[in-house]
Formats: sequence, structure tokens, C-alpha cells
Amino acid sequence: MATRTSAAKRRTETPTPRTETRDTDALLDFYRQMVLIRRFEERAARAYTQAEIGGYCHLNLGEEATVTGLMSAMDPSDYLFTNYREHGYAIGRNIAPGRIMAELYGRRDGVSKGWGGSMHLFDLEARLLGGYGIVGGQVPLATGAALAIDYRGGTEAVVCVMGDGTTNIGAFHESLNIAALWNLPIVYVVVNNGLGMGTTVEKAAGEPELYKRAASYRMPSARVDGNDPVAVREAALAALASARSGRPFLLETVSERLKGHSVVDPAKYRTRDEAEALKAADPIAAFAVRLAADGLLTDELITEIDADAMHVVADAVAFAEASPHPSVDTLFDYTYATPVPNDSRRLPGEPLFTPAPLGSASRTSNGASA
Ligand SMILES: Cc1ncc(C[n+]2csc(CCOP(=O)(O)OP(=O)(O)O)c2C)c(N)n1
Ligand SMILES: [Mg+2]
Repeated sequence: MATRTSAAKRRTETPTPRTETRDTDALLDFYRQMVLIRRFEERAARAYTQAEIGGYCHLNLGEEATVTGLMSAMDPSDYLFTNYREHGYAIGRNIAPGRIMAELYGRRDGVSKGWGGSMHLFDLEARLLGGYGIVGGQVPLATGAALAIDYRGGTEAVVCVMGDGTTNIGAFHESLNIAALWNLPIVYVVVNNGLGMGTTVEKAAGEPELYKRAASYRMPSARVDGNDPVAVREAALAALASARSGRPFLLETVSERLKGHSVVDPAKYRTRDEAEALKAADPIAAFAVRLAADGLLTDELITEIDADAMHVVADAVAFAEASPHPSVDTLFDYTYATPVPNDSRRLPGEPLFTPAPLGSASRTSNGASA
């Protein structure tokens, strides 16, 4: 089994001080949001195993505090780019859960009109600019968006979320270098969940304290406990303030991925002890204990919040199920690439080439017309 620094240890190495907020409503809202993301993801996993959702499906289970803290710190006018593990972020950007679930189901009322699926949620109005399946693909794009803001003299910032594994991609370093040189308004957020598929951070990164990578570009950076939504929010607010003032920032959040890489991954690379230890890394349970100790959360309220979340998710599924599949003839309507020579752009069911008449002398061995 690969060596692994436990999340608890990784968090105690976190230099960010803990801060308390007295705003009861805000704390309860954090809890509600985290529970909603958890229930949404669990329901998505069930729908996937029932073959209602196709393609790939990656969940934010274990990252609810990180997602909630980060999204609460962004202004509505800020732009967000993420990787493929993004359902929770879409919820955090206040996109209706029904439209998110409909996208997972590949339906017409989905945020990307049913053509994107789980990995490609996109909503211009909510300023969620994707949803990217290529590891690191979003990082140069987000940097370009920050350049556009800077060029136009805007006051918005860009938040670019990625996983720990993404910090080993060349485009990550190229982007940080350019952002630092050009003082772009961007916060790079590394969600360190300890694993890139089945490979631990310690096995993949020469410097496993990932926030330190920013030093190569003289970029300010910090590491924060990703299981604490309040700490994440405050670290993100400071990072955004830095970005807006022309100093891009690298923020590392440390949490755990509670399940496999995607819904179909049984995570066999974890020992039984490691899997058992994950229960202690559940950010929702930990936050509930904390709020209860502060007298903000009772058992009744926990039950009520959970029931509300289940209700929202059930409605989201009903909305998705009622939405029609997109019409096949819209398949190429939203593709970005310009037409490529010899690309037939055929629709499903259409032949690759127009078949030549039988017995034609010009017929080649693979059946194509010469
Ligand atoms: C360029 C590229 N290489 C490899 C893959 C296959 N792949 C998909 S997810 C993943 C791991 C990424 O890990 P991390 O950045 O930590 O994100 P996490 O899944 O933990 O959120 C890999 C290698 C890919 N999608 N794109
Ligand atoms: Mg990871």
C-alpha cells in the first residue's frame, strides 16, 4: 500500500488559523448546503447505477465543506472554472438542482441542454464556465478569462478549481507563471483530496505540500483545512482580495475523497483500515458536532434539514425524468470546433460514406468509394 499522510496530519500542518463566526444563519446555511450536496451526490450515484446517467460521474462526497466555503466567498459576478467533479459547485452557484440533475440525465432542460453531461456543466448566467474532463484543461482557459477581465479593466475575479493531481500537469505551471507575471485576478484552488485516481499525492508530487508550488512564481499561497467551511470561506475571501488587487493566489484545501474516483471505482487500493478511518474525515458529521456543541443544531433540526434536502433532490430527479431527450439533429449545434475537412459530421445511424453501387469498379477493399 502506498505511503500516505493522513488527512488529520495534513490538516495539523495547515498554517491557517481557525476563525469563528457568530452569524448563526450563515453557519446553518453552510450546513444546509453541505447536506444538500451530499444528498444530491448520493442520489446521482444511485441513478448512475440504475443506468439513468451515462458517461462518467465523479462526486464531491467528502468535499462538501470545501465547495460550500469556496462558493460562499465568491461574488455573483466572479467566474468559476472547475474540473469534472463539479456538481456541488453548480449547486453552490445557485443553479437549480433540477437543471443540474437533468444535465446528468442528458436531458434537454439540463444546464448544457443535455449535451454535456456530468463532466460538462456550463451556465453563463451563473458564470460557471465549465466543467472540464481533461485534467488541467480548465487552468489555461481560466487564466485567459482572468486576462480578459484585466484587459477590459473589470473588477471580477476568476476562481479556478482543480485537483491535487492537476498540479503535475505542465499547463498548471505555465498558467501560474503567466498569471504571476501579468498580475491577473485569479485564484487557483487545489482541492487536495489525497488522491489522483488511485495514486497518492505523496507518490505523485515531489513537493506534496502543494501550496508551496506557488513560491516558484512568487505567488502568495495558503493551505487550509478543507473540512471546515468557515476556514475555507475566510481563506478564499483573503485569496480573492489578493487576486482583485492584482496578486493572483494559490489556495490549497485539504480534505478526503470519501468514495472512489468515479461512481464505478470500488477504490480497492484502500486498505480496510484506511476506508474505516475515512469516517472520521466526514466534514458534515464534524460540522454537525461543532454546531451542536455551540447550541445551534439540535437532533430535530438535523432531521428537518435532511428531510428538506431529500425533498429538493427528489424534485430534481422528477424534473430530470420529465425532461425530454435532446433531438439528435441538434448534436452539432453547440460544438465549438470549426468544420474540419473530411469530417463527415454525420449523425448517429448515418453511414460513414455513401455506399457505392454494388459491383462498381471503383470500390476499394474497405468498402469506401475511391
Ligand atoms: C490530460 C489527462 N490525463 C489523464 C486523465 C485521466 N484522469 C482523469 S481524472 C485523473 C486524476 C486527477 O486527479 P486530481 O487532479 O487529483 O482530481 P480529483 O479526481 O482527485 O478530483 C486522471 C489521471 C485525463 N482525464 N486527462
Ligand atoms: Mg485528487
